[in-house]
Amino acid sequence: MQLERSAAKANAPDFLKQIGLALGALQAERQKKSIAGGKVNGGLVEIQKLEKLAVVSDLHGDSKSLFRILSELNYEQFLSDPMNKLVFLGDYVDRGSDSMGVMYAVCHLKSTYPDSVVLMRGNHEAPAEFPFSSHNLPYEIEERFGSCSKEVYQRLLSMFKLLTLATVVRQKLLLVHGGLPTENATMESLATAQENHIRSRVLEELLWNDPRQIDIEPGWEMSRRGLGRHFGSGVSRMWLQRSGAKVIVRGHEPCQGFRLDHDGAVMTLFSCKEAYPKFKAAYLALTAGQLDDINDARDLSRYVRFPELL
Ligand SMILES: [Mn+2]
Repeated sequence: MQLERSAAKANAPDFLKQIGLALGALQAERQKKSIAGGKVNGGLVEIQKLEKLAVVSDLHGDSKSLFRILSELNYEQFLSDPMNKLVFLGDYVDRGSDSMGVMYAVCHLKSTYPDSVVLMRGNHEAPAEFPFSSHNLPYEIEERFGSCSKEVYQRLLSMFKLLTLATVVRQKLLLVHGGLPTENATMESLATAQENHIRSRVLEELLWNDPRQIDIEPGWEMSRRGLGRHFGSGVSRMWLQRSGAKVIVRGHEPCQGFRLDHDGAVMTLFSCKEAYPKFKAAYLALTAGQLDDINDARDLSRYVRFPELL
């Protein structure tokens, strides 16, 4: 695949250019407040009209899984129709061996097909104020680019601020990286979570939360991750009602491709293998017609695909 070769041989100026183009596309859709078939409100994207949908979850520097999935999707044809949507759930970097290859590819996809690609933010793309571990991205950049590495990293950090925080697809799916905020918050607070991240917990919870069985009030408990919380099914139900969606789709936890929680309200999806050899990679691919028949995560699980990794 040409994209795979370009990602492998890109030098620091190529990278800076590619990140800049993606940043420009992200800025443009926020200013325009629209994407083909939908609306863009800060960090919140709402897609009403579409033809086909594909969702790719955590990649964690596993470019092999990414390129395999792109090839199975026949991505150039898929993305050339602005009504087809490819949504990434974030966590592009760290843990695996080729964070830069993954970043180069997703930036290229966003700048080449801005109306077809939604790049969401994971906790590994969090603001510098959040101390999270296993962040090997800066070292990988330094190894690859030496003296230019600081500039590349800073440019990436400024692009991360513009990544999408929550996506609603056709009153069916609510997509986030980690989970939903446990305290009373509005849809609008999801849109402005980056700007308010110092005084509000919303960004932290979107990026770090995990669904768990919690039956007692207030429906959440502390997370062992040190950031974010565990949220119970009451929180899921509240956000499904608030967004009008039927299923929450999120990544953030390795699993056997996918996992269901909260009685079919939540699907966890995971798309990489390299750093998690005991788990499976998967992605979602379905048409708008199939999406319209979905009422819970069990229905949605029919459209989980497992890439054939070599
Ligand atoms: Mn994560």
